Amino acid sequence: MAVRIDGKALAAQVKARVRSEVGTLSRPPGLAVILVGDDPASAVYVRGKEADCAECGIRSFPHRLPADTPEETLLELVRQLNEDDAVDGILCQLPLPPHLDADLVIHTIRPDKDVDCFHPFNVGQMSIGRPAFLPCTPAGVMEMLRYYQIPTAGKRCVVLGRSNIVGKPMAMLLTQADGTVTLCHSRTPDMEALTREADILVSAVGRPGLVTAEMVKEGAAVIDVAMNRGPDGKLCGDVDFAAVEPKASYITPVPGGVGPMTRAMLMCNLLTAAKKHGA
Ligand code: L34
Repeated sequence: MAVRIDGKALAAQVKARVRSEVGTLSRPPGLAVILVGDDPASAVYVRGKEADCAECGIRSFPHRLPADTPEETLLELVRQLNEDDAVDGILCQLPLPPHLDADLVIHTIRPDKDVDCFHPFNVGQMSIGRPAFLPCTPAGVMEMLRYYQIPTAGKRCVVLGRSNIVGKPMAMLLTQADGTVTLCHSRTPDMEALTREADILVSAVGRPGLVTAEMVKEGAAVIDVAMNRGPDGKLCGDVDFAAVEPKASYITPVPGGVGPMTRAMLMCNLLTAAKKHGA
C-alpha cells in the first residue's frame, strides 16, 4: 500500500519557512495577481494564492479584469506593474480568454518579476541549469520527491503531457536531478509499455482515469498533477487512485497533493524576487 504524499502539510511547512524569512526583510514582498474573466476554477486558485500571501506576510495586489478586456489594456497594466517597486512578482492566471495572446502577456512581464517562470528568458535559464526561478508546479513535485526521500538519480521517470507549464519543465527538472526521462504525449504509441517501466510516473494530461493500475510498475511513485472535475463535480486527477494506491510506493491525492505545493512554490519565488529587488 502506497504512502500518501501530503501536499497540504508539506506546503504548510514550506510556507512557514517563507514566512520566517519574510520577517527578516526590510519590506514585505509584493505579488500582483491578474485574473481576467470569471473562470470559476481560476478564481479558486487565485483566492488560494492570495490567502497564501497573507499567511506568508506577502502583500498581494489584486487586479480583476472583465472577460472582454482589450489586449492593450492588459499589456499596459503589466507594463505599469513592471515599473512598480512595491511589486516583486506578477502573476497572470492562465488560461486567458481566447481573444488574448498569453504568450504576448508572458513576454511583457519583466523576467525578474516572472514568478511563474514562464518567460522565455527564465525558461532558457532553467534549461541550462542556471535558474532564476523554477516553475511552480514542477518545482513543487521536486520538493515532494526530496521531502519523501524518493530518489531520482538513475531512475526511470515517465512524464505524461508536454505542456509548457508542466510537462516540459517537469521533464527538464527530473533530467537535471539525474533521472532518465521519457516524455509521453498524445502521439506516443503504446504508452503503457513505457509507463510500466517507470520508477517515477508523473501525469499532467487532464483526463480522469487515464492512469490505470495496469500502467503502473509495482513500487512506483505516482504523482498526479492533473485537476479535473469529474461528472459528480468532485475534483479528481488523471490517476485511478483506488486501483493504483495498493500497487504504488508513494502516491499524491487530488486534491491535497500537487495543487497546494504549486502555490507554496510561488511563495518561494516571491521571496527570491523580493531579495533580488533589495527587500
Ligand atoms: N499563471 N496560471 C499561472 N500560474 C499557475 O501556476 C497556474 N496554475 C495552473 C493553472 N493556471 C496557472 C495554477 O495555479 C494550475 N494551478 C493550480 C493552483 C492551485 C491549485 C490547483 C491548480 C489548488 O490549490 N488545488 C487544490 C484544490 C483547489 C480546489 O478546491 O479547487 C488542491 O488541493 O489540489
